[in-house]
Amino acid sequence: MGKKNMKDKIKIPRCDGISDEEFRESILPKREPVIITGLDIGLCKSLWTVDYLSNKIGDKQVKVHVSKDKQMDFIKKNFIYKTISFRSLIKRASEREHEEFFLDKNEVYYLRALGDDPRGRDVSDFKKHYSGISDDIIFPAYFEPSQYFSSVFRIGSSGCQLWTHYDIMDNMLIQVKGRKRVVLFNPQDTQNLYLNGDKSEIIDIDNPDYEKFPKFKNVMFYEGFLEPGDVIFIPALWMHNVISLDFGIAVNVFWKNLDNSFYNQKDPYGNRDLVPAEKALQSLETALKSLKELPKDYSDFYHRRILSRVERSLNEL
Ligand SMILES: O=C(O)CCC(=O)C(=O)O
Repeated sequence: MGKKNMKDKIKIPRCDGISDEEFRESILPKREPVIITGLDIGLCKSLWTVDYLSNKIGDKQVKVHVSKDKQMDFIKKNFIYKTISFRSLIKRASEREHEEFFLDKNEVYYLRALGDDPRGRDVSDFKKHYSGISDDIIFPAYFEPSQYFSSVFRIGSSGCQLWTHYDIMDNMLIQVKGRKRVVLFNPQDTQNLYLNGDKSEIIDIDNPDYEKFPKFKNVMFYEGFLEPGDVIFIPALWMHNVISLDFGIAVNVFWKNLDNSFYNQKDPYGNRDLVPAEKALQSLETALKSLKELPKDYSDFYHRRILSRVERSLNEL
């Protein structure tokens, strides 16, 4: 009992060809994930082969994650960043064993495309930064153009697993090539996910260390499998963990679902907490630092007082 294969799971629903109206009226207000099948995502599904992409955008330089470990860990940083040509990236990401490598002949690669600013301050915009192939893909038109924030080209080796994290915007992830397993966690499970910033400390979600992370036993997995051409709606704040079952190519689009004033205007990734939340978290850090000045038994008491105050506020929501 309590083993990974005994874990309760909810299957993320798969819905065929949802119209714009249906999405806005019946899916968006529920704030729950849905896999949408049968959408016209453009010619990318057939065009985007390794050869085609090499010919079109092969010379572009991209900054990629390279790791010996398929389970990438952003907190412990078990990967390095390397800048290579797009041609090398897709060649290496699509093969199991490499003649040329940085760390190991079986290393894995992951691209999360950035803007053109080398310091990473530019918002990622697929249609602008990959203009040579921008007409190949059609983004679902479920949101108003004014809600658009960014679109991110994502390429990963087979087996590559991306750490569990949340984003603060609604997300449509368009899976173009390869299959993926996605596991999502309801925002109401946040206390059981051992967050460190916007990421969970639990890397191996299927074989977690329950002694270290006992509350993870209470977490419900929302699980889905993406096939090429599928689009998954990941609502803001739903933590997600993604495993590429094959060499994969995807583009995801972030959309603002709240008034613009909530978002930090200097956030190129779309993962800075909302302005009032960031302020609250900073105040909490100051409060916790202040408690460090107390003897341990007093500090313990005031930590608990703060917890009960937070619990009361949560119950009042
Ligand atoms: O599919 C992937 O590679 C990761 C997707 C993801 O984390 C996202 O869209 O926020």
